[in-house]
Amino acid sequence: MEQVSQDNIRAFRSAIQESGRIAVVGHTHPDGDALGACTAMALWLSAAGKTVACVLPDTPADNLQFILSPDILYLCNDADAPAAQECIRSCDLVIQLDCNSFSRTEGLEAALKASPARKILIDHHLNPDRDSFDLVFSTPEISSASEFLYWVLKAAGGAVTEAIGTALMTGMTTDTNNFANSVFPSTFQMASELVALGVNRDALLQQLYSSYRENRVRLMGYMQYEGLRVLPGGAAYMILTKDIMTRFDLREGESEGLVNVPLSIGAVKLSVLLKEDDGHFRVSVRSKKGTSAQELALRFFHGGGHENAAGGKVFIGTDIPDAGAAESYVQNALKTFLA
Ligand SMILES: [Mn+2]
Repeated sequence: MEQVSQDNIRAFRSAIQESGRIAVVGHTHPDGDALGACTAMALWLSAAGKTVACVLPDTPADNLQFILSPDILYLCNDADAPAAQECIRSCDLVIQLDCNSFSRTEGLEAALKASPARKILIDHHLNPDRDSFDLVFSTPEISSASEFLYWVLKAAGGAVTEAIGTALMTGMTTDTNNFANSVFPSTFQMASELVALGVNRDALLQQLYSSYRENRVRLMGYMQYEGLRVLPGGAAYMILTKDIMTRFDLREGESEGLVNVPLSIGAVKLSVLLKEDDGHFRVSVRSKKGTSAQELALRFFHGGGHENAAGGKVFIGTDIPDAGAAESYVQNALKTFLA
């Protein structure tokens, strides 16, 4: 794995050797990759005798809770801010995974900035904030933070156990949409090695893709039938309002994957999903090769991410006067972008 240099691995090993209390940090609304990578990192550090906690900005969604390890302490800033903040204040090493800057941790950003701890970043998003970290493993030429961590841990030595492998396989699988995008030769190699190690992919796929509630399937159908708008020029969008989420009793994480559906239309090259939240809409953008989801998110949604998978926000009160104006905002953004 060319992204893992001997110098970086030496620095990684000595930073861990010289640390006793380690905080493993993931991004806001942690997805499968963030949870898988954080869990794997914490299990590996725990096996190395370190005191470790995963510090997350938000409590993981119900449908991703299965990724969490009973052997690891998770401190979620939304549920227990004092404990989460204190952990970052008092640790001597921070390892941040699956996000390129402190700002992606929202409520933890100030504590991370103020913390005197040494800081390591392992990530696969564009434009990492290198100045904020002492050691950076970063490349967009990899499927996921979970895959990157796999190669780092292999190079660093120490066992990749079945539990660690399962967490990493989960993160890679969700970030690639089960091998549908951002897949590299190294990704198949990792998967092959982990299956040989004993990781049970059948059980994993069952958990990820065949364990939804009925409400979620009905919501997906409703949004495709009633909510989908397709614009000339190849852009599609959907707006998931609080009203719709209430009507379908939708829980956090249950609209995962919805933004990908319009890309199954041949004429659609860009898909946007707006999801209403308090004071803003959360925006997900997906695109086919040749169209940049990242650029759209940067220019119109205060966001970023990957070339074909990005995200951002539309703020109510500044970008738009009220929630009802979201539709004309996204229409304008798409028309301008594709013009
Ligand atoms: Mn990721």
